[in-house]
Amino acid sequence: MMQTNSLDMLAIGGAKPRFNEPLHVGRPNLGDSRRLFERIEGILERRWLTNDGPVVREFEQKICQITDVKHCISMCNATVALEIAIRALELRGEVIVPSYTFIATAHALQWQEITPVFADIDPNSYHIDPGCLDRLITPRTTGIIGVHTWGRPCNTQAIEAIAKRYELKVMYDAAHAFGCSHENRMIGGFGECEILSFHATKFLNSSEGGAILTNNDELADKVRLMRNFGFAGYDRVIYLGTNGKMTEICAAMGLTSLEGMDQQIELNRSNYEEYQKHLAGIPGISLIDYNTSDKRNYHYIVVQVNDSHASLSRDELVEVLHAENVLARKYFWPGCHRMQPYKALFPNAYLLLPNTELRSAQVMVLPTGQCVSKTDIEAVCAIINTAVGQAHKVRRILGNKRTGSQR
Ligand code: T4K
Repeated sequence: MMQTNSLDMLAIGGAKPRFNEPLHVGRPNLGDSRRLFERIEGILERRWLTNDGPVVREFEQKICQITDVKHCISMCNATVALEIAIRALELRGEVIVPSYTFIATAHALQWQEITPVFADIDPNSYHIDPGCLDRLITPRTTGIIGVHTWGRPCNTQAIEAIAKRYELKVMYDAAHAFGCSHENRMIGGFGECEILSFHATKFLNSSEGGAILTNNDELADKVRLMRNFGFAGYDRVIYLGTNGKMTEICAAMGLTSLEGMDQQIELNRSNYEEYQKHLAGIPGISLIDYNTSDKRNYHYIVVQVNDSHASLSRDELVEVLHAENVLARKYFWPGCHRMQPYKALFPNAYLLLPNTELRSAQVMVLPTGQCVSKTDIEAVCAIINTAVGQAHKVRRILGNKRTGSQR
């Protein structure tokens, strides 16, 4: 491993930051720009910019082929896709979701005055713990939203068995999971429907974008209508709807990204393996693993910091990394239940969410993708190695910084 073993070589010890420019988590991965410009020229020539244009249709078709799902209804983003799917499924009252997710999963419910009931996660999988579902179900419960966090599929079988018993609808937030499979079936076809995100920071990006995937014809028709204000033809509105449409330019970006999908997975996988190699053996630092018998997109480098073995907390390590211009992120901290409006609505929710509390304080996500080289990865790992190797001194420096005293 690259040597950064003296504390004086760390920025918190007074050295120049290791990176001159910020190394972000979530830098967009881009496809071939010439292909994108060609597509954009075609869009301009046709003067068809949005509302179910030919590029959107081609994008939807390709997503259907890859996921082996009957319908892909593209959307302007995954948050609106979640909102539309929730409404189309007629969820109301209370819906169970993990608190360990991006805030959009909960907001999509609360936005429609449906109460998100936060379920705890299994501390090993980071997914909704099916064992806690029974006690969260009340006469007002209408559904469960599982989240395939980090592209690793949640326990669909157990969730769906419980849902069946209580006659609840199940849908999945698959924002992280495009290109991933579960027991040899592509993510996209589980539950009543699944939601993808094509946000700039996602594995496959259309700059902004999302989609509802479903094998249910009736649901597909309904969400198509809802995406376009409920219009069923000129001057004929037959449903409540909103504007959830993906633009042609976003679809062009998505199609261009799709052409580079296999190479992107390969790059992500090799970056992941590079991190695995350099983080191995650092006390208290573990990288989440990806099951190699199923397809994974390896888009997230998720590190769990065990304070009692590393002698540094996740927050302290993030502070060390930020000083070096490595902008590690604390996804998903502090958990939806500790953000507004849920914090005010359910101030005691944390009592039922011990694993969410634990893991959200331990996890950090590191940079990967096209903008991160193998040398960068080695350097990031060397910083972590040095910090953990000199944990007590690091802790003292950070403590002094906080209180304003000298080393
Ligand atoms: N469900 C789940 C489980 C999700 O994770 C998400 C989104 C959703 C639903 C909703 O999907 P969308 O409605 O967004 O389609 C980000 C993303 O905004 C969000 O899409 C994502 N999850 C979440 C995990 O992360 P922020 O606030 O951290 O993003 P932002 O914009 O600060 O970007 C992160 C970093 O990426 C920046 O510091 C720099 C870099 N970046 C970002 C953008 C947008 C770039 O280099 N270029 C860019 O264009 O939430």
